[in-house]
Amino acid sequence: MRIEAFAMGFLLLAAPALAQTPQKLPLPHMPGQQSLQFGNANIAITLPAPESPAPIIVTASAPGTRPVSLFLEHIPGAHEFAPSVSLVEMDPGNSTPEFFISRFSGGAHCCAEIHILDLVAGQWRIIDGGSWNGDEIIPEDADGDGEQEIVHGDDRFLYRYSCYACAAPPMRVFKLIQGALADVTLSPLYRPRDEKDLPNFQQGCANHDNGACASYVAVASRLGRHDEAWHFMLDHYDRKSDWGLKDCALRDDKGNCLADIQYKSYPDALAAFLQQIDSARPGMP
Ligand SMILES: [Ca+2]
Ligand SMILES: [Ca+2]
Repeated sequence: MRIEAFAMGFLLLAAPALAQTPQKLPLPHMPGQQSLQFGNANIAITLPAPESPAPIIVTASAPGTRPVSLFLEHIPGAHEFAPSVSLVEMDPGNSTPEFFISRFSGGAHCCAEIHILDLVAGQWRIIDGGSWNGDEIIPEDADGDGEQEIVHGDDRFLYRYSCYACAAPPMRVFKLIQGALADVTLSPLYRPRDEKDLPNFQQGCANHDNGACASYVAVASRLGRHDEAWHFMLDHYDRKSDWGLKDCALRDDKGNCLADIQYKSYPDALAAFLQQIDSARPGMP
């Protein structure tokens, strides 16, 4: 009996931890609606008929608040991807869970489009989380505080100095703070992850992959080891590659470049790029 009581206690203690991982919610059959209740928060997901021009609707509500609805485009007859809707806990500033919607736009390498339904100061808000490389984003608890963060490769590094599949980009961490996604990558909480990634980037750089050298210098710099990494990069970068030596300082509305930049060397280009991304913090993806 004593053993059973102990086991029961353990299960009760373990139960809250389950809420700390995102829970993917089932979608209704098309066409249809499904409503799910989690604590004091409710989510209703409506999928239109395939041939209908009506949008996909995701509505969050809670007692005493005005519901909010996210409308996602649905093109009749087109091949499109269903959204993935997850119950998450990203915002400690309320007593409700949040709803995380990730939808693949299609295309070779792009993009997971993110929205978060979050109750901020008693009002439901739709947070436009932007577009991320890959087909789906699922938040995770990166620092063990019970709230989930978005941990993702820094898309600004992709294709910058080497091919897409070559170098892995450094990670970036975003926290949901008062209805906005804030870049918290530089927090000491995430140093262990950077320290774990660093040898891989250094190895790639030793193999003359300029993309890996960029990741190596960026991560080493935020670990306080910039000079050492910069010298290593100077000894190992691929001098023959001209990938990433052209940039643009200013573009018009249509994306045409109004001011070309031509760097003399990879180290010049890398120094400018690292300065650029540093001054962009905190930022959105
Ligand atoms: Ca919450
Ligand atoms: Ca966390």
